[in-house]
Amino acid sequence: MSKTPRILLTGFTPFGNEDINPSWEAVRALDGRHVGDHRVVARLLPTIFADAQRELALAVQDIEPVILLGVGQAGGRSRLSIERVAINVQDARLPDNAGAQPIDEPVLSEGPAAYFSTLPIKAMLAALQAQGLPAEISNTAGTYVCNHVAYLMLHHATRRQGARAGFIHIPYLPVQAARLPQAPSMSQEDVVRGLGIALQAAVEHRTDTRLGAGALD
Ligand code: PCA
Repeated sequence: MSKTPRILLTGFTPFGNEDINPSWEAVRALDGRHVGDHRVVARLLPTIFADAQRELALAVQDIEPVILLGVGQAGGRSRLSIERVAINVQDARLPDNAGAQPIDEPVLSEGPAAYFSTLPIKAMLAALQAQGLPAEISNTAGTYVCNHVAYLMLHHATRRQGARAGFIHIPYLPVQAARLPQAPSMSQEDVVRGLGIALQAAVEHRTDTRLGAGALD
């Protein structure tokens, strides 16, 4: 009997001035959830370049996922933000949680300049919109720890037969935005529902839907 295919779903520890990270709050709520015939395994990654890389590699070895989806906080974004691309750069605007602040260093010195998401980003977008959730395609995951992990997830996926990977940035939770002027937020309930919908679309669509969602800036 073949074993249940697994989805590795990661969230991050808090960083900067925050004492929670909405990505982990949402991701942990989905641990053990079944999506089609797949099972979600949630893991917490530190917001530390080096440690996240090491812990991700261990998680991939341990879980042998067929889908890898990283989730991270993007304070200031107002929608579930499905990343199209991860680039081979670390350029940290603030030190990570271990004090490291790489500037213009590659994630992997021998790696390609970028990896495109191998999850069906447009099908995920369409599914989220159909369920009434604000979502968008993003053409940059930044140059901090989230981009780093997104790049490494895609790198792992290229080395595992049939594996696919991608990344979603999420807004602040209301409790975080309440302390900040003008910051958009999304409820935990909507984020959890949205991630479930996005994963369902990823399981159902091996090839992406053709849907315009480009940007002029
Ligand atoms: N967001 C950061 C790193 C951890 C997180 O949740 C980022 O966007 O890089």
